[in-house]
Amino acid sequence: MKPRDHRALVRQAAAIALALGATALGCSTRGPAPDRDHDGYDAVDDCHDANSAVSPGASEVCGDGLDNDCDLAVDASDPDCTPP
Ligand SMILES: [Ca+2]
Ligand SMILES: [Ca+2]
Ligand SMILES: [Ca+2]
Repeated sequence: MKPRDHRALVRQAAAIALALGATALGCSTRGPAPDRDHDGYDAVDDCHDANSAVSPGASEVCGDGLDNDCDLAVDASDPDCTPP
């Protein structure tokens, strides 16, 4: 084996060890999830990451056909839209 091949193998082994270590620690090597609609909630927390009117921090808008506040209840099904 040439010294040059050896260095490539060492680099490869180091990369694998780094990936395994990150996995063992529960870390992702891909970084944080994206927030594509820029509403402050990333794709993990946001139930609709392509619509900034929908997020766990939004208020339910009654009658737009969307689950605006991400509580799995849409419009009239959402207690926020039920008259007291
Ligand atoms: Ca959203
Ligand atoms: Ca709605
Ligand atoms: Ca809702």
